[in-house]
Amino acid sequence: MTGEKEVNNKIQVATDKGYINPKIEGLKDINTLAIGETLSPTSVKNVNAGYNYNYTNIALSDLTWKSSNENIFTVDKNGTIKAKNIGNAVLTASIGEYIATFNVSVIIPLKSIDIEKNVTLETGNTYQLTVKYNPTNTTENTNVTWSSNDSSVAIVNSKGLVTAIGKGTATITAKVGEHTANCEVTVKLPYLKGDMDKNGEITAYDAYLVNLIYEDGRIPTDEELEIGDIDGNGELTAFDAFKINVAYENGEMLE
Ligand SMILES: [Ca+2]
Ligand SMILES: [Ca+2]
Repeated sequence: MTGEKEVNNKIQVATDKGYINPKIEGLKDINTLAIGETLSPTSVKNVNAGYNYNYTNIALSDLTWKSSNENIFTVDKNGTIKAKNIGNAVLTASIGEYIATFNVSVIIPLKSIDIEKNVTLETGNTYQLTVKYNPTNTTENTNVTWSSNDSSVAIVNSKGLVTAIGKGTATITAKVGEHTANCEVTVKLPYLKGDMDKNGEITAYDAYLVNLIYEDGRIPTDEELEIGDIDGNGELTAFDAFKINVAYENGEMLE
């Protein structure tokens, strides 16, 4: 940060009973504003214990307010600052030889972030998530921290690359500053020819399901046909069930 000075928000004022240290309220050591935003100090209060008289009643307009760079921010006679351009500058409030200083940082704040809402993957597959920043030209830190709420389903690396681990649903969270965005990742088992009930293995039950469709004369759905039509003749028949059963008995994976 440029233009930084030692911060001291107390002003010292000499009175006939010694020095008092009124404090300017409503401003921080570092005041962060968006372009166009204004900020006003609220009051000047004496913070010395045991002092309580007229000199403590200093108005904001009794102070002399200055901006170290009016391209960054301006200040009026009551200490109200207005952010003009991105950058850092110093606000001073003085009375006599005593000066209080405050740092002012003008930024483009990050309002929100967004990532893909839903992603469906098969186990072993990866997907690169992308953060969108609102606004895109924010001057705030855009570093992302990624996390998964269920690493048995999906994991995510420090660059937002998701890897599907096991069947289920996991929430992947991107965090930038105070902003977060979530993606629901649904992980399915990989497509397996002949696995009619999609439980990840070929069993006699898959053959039974093919036979059931065949014997009912029901038109199989496109998905059923794709999975169960082992001989590729465009229909589910007892022969497909037979081949599934053979695969099951031999411990084969049908591709
Ligand atoms: Ca099965
Ligand atoms: Ca067939």
